Amino acid sequence: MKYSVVLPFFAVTVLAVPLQERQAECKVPTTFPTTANSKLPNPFKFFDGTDVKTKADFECKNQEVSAAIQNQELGVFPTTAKVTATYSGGTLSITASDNGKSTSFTVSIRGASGADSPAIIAYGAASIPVPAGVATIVFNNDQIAAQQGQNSRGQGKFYDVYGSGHSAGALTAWAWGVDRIIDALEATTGHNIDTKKIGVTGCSRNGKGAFVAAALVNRIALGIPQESGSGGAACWRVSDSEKAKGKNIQTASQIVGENVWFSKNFNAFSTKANTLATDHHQLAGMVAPRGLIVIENEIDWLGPVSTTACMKAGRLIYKALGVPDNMGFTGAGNHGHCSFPSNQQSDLTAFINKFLKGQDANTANIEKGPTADVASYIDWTAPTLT
Ligand code: MCU
Repeated sequence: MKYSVVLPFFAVTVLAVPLQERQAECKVPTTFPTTANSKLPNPFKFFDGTDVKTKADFECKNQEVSAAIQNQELGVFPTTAKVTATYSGGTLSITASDNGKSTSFTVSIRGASGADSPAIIAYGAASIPVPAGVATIVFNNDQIAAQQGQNSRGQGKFYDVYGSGHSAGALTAWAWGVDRIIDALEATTGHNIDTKKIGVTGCSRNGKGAFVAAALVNRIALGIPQESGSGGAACWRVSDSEKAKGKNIQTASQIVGENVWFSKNFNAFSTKANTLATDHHQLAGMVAPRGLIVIENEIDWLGPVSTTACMKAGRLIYKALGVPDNMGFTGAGNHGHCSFPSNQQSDLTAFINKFLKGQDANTANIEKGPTADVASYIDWTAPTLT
């Protein structure tokens, strides 16, 4: 008699376990595989070899992907900062503290459309047309972490809090800044921004930053990385294979010497990117199921075949989750770097309308880029996650 009462109650409780508690149950490893694999790693297998079968499994998979990519590429993304903020006349003033240290910075907010306005956080300045009705929040990311070549490692407001020897590269430090902007928006009133309708954009090096912010900051509703190329929408492994075919393409071995976008940890992988536990199709997977429109360009250095194959693989993750239309990529044709061509406008507009304005827009099957045979870079198939 006793069990006939207790068991049904238990069954209901298990089904209703909320997302945060389910994620708390994930076993996130602290060491990561470095087995050589020239194919893009299987996003549907845990590192211990077990299959990712359900959407809840995938949430756990994303936690281990995040841990691996922080460990091997990006450096640690701190999540314990506290923020105080004030808002006045288009300026949001932010003080972030952690470990007994603090730093302050401001961002400007323009173009809010009345209460509950969507907004796009723009690294440096927006290189995409931000439509009417969507505010622009200009984020001076260089203040948070410098990107002035090798000698600038560890400089900027992020490192004033966490120390110049912190493992985070600039991309991670900037994502931390984005996270603090959202904290500050939530702590203040008068700016008219709805923090559930926030996009993030940047172009080129700042496009890598926007992609990483969309991946690490799960309060971002729409990622809009523009011409991020290598280190963003490109997969390290595909870029290496393109380089071997003679293309003038940026690879891991070049990028670690050019600037401080990545953690020092990444140096160990620069000439053996095929031993990374993850690749950047999974950076897209970290954004899933949230909105992601990847804007590219057919400039050799950005690796158009690599970004196309990589983002096709990324869309397989969205498809497995049952939300293929929540991600698209556009970038056919060569044009001036970071200029925005009219042939990308309708794709961008559809994503902004759907994910920031809450409208019913058609974002289905947006896959525009050069010919790239994704099948030759993967040895797995995407399941339908239940
Ligand atoms: C595409 O982003 C970078 C690229 O990774 C660098 O190699 C190059 O020097 O600069 C590009 C950029 O940020 O252009 C503005």
